[in-house]
Amino acid sequence: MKLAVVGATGLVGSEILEVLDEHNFHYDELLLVASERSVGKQIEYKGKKHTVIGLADAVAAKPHIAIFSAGGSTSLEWAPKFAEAGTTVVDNSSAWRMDPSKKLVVPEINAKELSKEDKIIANPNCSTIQMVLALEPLRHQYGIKRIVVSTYQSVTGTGKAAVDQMMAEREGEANPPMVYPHKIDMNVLPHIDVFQPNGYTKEEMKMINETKKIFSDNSIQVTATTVRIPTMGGHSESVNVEFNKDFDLGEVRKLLSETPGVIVQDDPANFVYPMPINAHKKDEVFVGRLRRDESQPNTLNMWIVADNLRKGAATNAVQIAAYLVKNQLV
Ligand code: 2RA
Repeated sequence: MKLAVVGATGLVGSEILEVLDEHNFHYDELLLVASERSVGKQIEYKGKKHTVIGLADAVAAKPHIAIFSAGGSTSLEWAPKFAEAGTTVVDNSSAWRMDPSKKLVVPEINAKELSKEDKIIANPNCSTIQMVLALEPLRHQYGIKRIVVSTYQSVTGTGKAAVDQMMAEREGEANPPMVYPHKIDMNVLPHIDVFQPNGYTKEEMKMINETKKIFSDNSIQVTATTVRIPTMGGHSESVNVEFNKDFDLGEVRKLLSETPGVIVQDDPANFVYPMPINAHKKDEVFVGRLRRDESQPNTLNMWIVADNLRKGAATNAVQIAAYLVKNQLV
């Protein structure tokens, strides 16, 4: 089993390496791959020094699986070359997500759809993954009519440079490097990714379109407002979901607490609810503030938090890779 991690030097890349280790992912050979800038760099991993190699060398090495976290344009150019060489690509970028010929996979929901023929598999957007995972058991039980989601997203979702901007502002540096169009520390930006002609941002449209694709249901109505906040550790989401039929709050709690990968933290009397500070470095999705929307029937309010670099990116990708190996699809 030859495994490549493409984009190994980035924030998500290093999280992938951590998750592979924590999950005891078996491989015989590990290739750490990055852009020309990082080729030749030494990375110490699990007590061994690895030399970073370039994309062309990685394709020539014909790994069984390549987990990509190198951005959309690298993925558009290189994922097909890996696929052509027989490698199965698990891609973290948005490049292939809405391509009708590619599967968009959250393993707990739809890994069963994967086959040996899937050579490029898309990992959904971080804010979508945590929401759909928490909604999945409720969708089965009650059917979903409409979702209204507002997000509170960590700067780690933008990458290392954004973390640097926030920390530099916090430390009072005179000219902090600007990744966002505005100050992020002590601020909130109702703006993630680029604005679209319809007034939504690309991040909002990802949540809308990816949810329908993962659930294979275009009839579900979704609307989203995505917001960047000066935090690290995870993305938080306020989700208002209208079901096709009425629900019992006790049953909702039970269903969620029985869902693999989901942890219910819902004890407001003792100030217990999900927070990014607690989700940091955890693979699970945390759900709380479960309550009826009293303004209309069949509608639930919930608060969903997960480490966007974990279940929102690295963990989900590693779980897809593990599923492929376990089911002999590579
Ligand atoms: C963000 N969703 O948080 C992005 C990362 N993929 O900006």
